[in-house]
Amino acid sequence: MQAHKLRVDEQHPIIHDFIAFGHHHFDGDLDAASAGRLLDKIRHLRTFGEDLFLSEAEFDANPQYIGVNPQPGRNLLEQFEADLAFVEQDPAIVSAMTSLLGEGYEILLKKLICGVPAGIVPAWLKARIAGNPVNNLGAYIKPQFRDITYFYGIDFHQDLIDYKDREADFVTLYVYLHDVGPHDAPLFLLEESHKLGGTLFPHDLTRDGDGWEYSDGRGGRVHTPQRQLMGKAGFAAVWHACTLHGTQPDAADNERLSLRYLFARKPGVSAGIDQVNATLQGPLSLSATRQDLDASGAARLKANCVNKV
Ligand SMILES: O=C(O)CCC(=O)C(=O)O
Repeated sequence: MQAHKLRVDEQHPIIHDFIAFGHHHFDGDLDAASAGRLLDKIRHLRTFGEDLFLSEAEFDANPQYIGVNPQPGRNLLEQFEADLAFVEQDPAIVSAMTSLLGEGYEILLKKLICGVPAGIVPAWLKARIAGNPVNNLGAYIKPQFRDITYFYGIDFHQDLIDYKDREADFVTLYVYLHDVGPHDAPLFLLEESHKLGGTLFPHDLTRDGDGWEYSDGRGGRVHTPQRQLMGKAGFAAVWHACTLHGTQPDAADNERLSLRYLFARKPGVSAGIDQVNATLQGPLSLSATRQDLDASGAARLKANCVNKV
């Protein structure tokens, strides 16, 4: 029997949205009650206060910038496998991921992200990190709490940034565990920015009307409308590994808690992502993804676009 090839109009809308915009939102969100139950369990385990942080003297005694994110054996979500079914087995997620990444797609990574509220970041730390492009606070968090990734804002970046030499064969799914409004460090996403393929961080962006003029340093240029991802508990959005996104520091009193998944195509499988990637004007992988860090992993430059919005 001849294999049936899907016509464009028969395809899952995620393929169209990825080609046109570089991201896709799930109408109707995921189950808010399940998101709320997971959130309660997390809040029962962890208070998000100043005691998360090392003192300045403790930090200076042995600054460690590498290996401070969740990893196998130190990942808060490992104890919540059953509670994550509302994401991983949600029919809309499964069908979208299967279209995009093919049968047998894999979870490359899953972790909890905390947008740390300004009120709990120690003054000494705020002074040190002001103006840095990437404020992943893991280096300053006590080792026993590094089972979550803590952000105090991050400039526009591609998720390819963490995967030198890997093809953009994976996508990011973000799920808000509670309502996220303008003061809860919502994600900012630059629509159509994926079209230029992989580019070096920090990125060349100039504010332009409702978005940014984005240049790839190779002569390519695109206007990227800026979207703020706000929504209710269970809000879910997925984006391409070359789509620029970032956050401002959390100005609210409360932390923002979100799930971050990376889903990847199984090696050798061809799927919708190949169709998407065939439309990109730039490389699908990079041998160097960033130039903002020194050899120890510390920030070596001050620059930030998303905070200027
Ligand atoms: O949640 C945040 O504040 C930023 C997270 C982000 O952009 C990422 O994990 O790639």
